[in-house]
Amino acid sequence: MQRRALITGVTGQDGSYLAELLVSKGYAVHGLRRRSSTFGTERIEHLIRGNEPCVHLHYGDLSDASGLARLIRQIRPHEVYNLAAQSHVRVSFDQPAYTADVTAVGTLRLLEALRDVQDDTGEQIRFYQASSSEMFGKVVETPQKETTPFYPRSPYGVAKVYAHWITVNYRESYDLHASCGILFNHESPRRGETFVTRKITRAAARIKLGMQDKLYLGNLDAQRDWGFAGDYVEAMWLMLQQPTADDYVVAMNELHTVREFCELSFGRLGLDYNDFVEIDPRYFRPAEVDLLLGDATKGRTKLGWTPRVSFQELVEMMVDSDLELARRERGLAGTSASLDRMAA
Ligand code: NAP
Ligand code: F7E
Repeated sequence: MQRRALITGVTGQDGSYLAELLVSKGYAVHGLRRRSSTFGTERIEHLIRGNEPCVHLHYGDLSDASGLARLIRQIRPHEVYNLAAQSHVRVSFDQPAYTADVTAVGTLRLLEALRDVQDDTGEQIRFYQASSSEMFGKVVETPQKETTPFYPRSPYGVAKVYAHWITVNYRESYDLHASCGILFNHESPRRGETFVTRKITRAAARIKLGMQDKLYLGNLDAQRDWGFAGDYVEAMWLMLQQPTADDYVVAMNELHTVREFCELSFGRLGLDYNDFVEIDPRYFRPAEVDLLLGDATKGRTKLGWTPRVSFQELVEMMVDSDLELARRERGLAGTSASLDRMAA
């Protein structure tokens, strides 16, 4: 029988890679999308268009409990991946209550819907929760692993701690097959443009083509353990294929600074980041997470998970993709400028 999966956050970076992975494995893939005044489906266009779309989209929102419950009853998924969240750490300081409602309580709403359907039908629904290294925050040990205590430093981190523990609680209370992946930062050419990696690669490419002069950043000394999103979604799937549910750290176990990311990105284009990067205090956070370094030994051993893309390859992939994007944008600008001239 064809397995059915529901992905919340399917329009996001991870959602798009996970949808591709599940389609390639023969799943019937359903995705939750928010209503918006624009399409917002750029990352999954190739999966939703045509006579026989690979991914079926449904309107819904993690703030809407009855809508989620109805959807779970309608789809009767075998696997649910909860990737939806207000996922931006800096923004969570500006929208703490909204972040708590969606990122924390939204997870509870989804778990409640699963629990009800599982109780009624007797069919097990496997659940994945997108936990985050941001929960380790002001780290109490390095590297961080599954047993490291949490010390979140942002409303986002606090919301993810709630979502993590409520998932563990439902696993222990209601016999749900619910697993949490504690994922360290993972990036790609599909990364949102306001996260630091993509902000850097996008700006470097535009500067190279003369479309932008400067790049304004915050804390260049922050250290992160960056991997490739395409590799990390494989770990999500592997977690739900295990006989018992559990929690896993997913990371590269490599530390790099934001400054180093700048150096490599601009260097790829033959530029020196010192000539273009300026510090803008607006990008500093009220409380910072200085260092995150993950130990993924458990996931590598128990799941057999192995990342394929190195840090250097990730930077190059993102810079090259953004250079292509900038060239297309410049071409389009050129076309509209010449059309304007013709019309004048
Ligand atoms: P992302 O690109 O920001 O995607 C977030 C997704 O959530 C989008 O599809 C967004 O929809 C959706 N969403 C936001 N609010 C929603 C709501 N109220 N109801 C329903 N959907 C909503 O994030 P990502 O990088 O793919 O990350 C996926 C998940 O992993 C998130 O939960 C994130 O917190 C977590 N995580 C990410 C990382 C990382 O480094 N990327 C690390 C650890 C954990 P729109 O497209 O409509 O905005
Ligand atoms: O910041 C510093 C910033 O916003 C990384 C999310 O996916 O990963 C992500 O959260 C570092 C921070 O990611 C700018 O202060 C400097 O120290 O790319 P980021 P994040 O906060 O680590 C975790 C694991 C998640 O779960 C989240 O969902 O870079 N930084 N200058 C900057 N950051 C941004 N965004 N913009 C700057 O101009």
